[in-house]
Amino acid sequence: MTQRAQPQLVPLDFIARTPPETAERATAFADLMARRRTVRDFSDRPVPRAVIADCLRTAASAPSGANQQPWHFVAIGDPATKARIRAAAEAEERAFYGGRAGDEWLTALAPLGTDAHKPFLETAPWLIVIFAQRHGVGPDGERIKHYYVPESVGIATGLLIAALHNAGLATLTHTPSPMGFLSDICGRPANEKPVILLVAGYPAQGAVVPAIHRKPFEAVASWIEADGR
Ligand code: IYR
Repeated sequence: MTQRAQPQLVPLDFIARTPPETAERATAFADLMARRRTVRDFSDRPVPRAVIADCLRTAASAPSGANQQPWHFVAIGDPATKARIRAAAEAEERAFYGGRAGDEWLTALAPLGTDAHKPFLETAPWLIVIFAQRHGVGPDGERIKHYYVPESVGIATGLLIAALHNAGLATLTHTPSPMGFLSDICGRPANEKPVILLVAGYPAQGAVVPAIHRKPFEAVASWIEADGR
């Protein structure tokens, strides 16, 4: 029989809030997050590394499949590395916008006004590359299966974006495709796949964003309640 670890249990550290406090916090957070917008026009105003580190602590607190925490974050503030990333990303984007994307995709992107030009990859103070660990590596180099990797990394990325926005920073979820070049530039091992390049910093003075709309709340949420409402 396989020897399995017994669960070790500790008391839950839970912050008990009153119902009014709960309601107020839920509203306040929804209102804060509703004002998050993806930004493509960044200022070069610096952001302390400690701020990024705290936001990464939030990301790393995410729940994950079998608590394997199958993520790694590389925060890049070095201008020379950012320049390399920009050059490699723009090369992929030129191929993408030059035809690889196909007509349907380019039509879907048209309202965003994006193109292959990615100056923000050098202007913004921080680029955060989010890596997904397709599998883990044990002490003797053995392969450890990871579970729910895309879901876990997606949750961690969501928390990271929320943390950065809550801190007062703007973000862009950028996904140059393919983005294997990020593994080389960041010096990450083959079991890790780069999934998102998150740009973080302050918006440029007078930054504008596309006039887009969120789906109406009724379209994104349904309710099944005992009183038949
Ligand atoms: N990676 C490209 C294209 C792009 C794709 C999607 I889906 C977007 O929501 C936005 C852009 C780029 O960054 O321009």
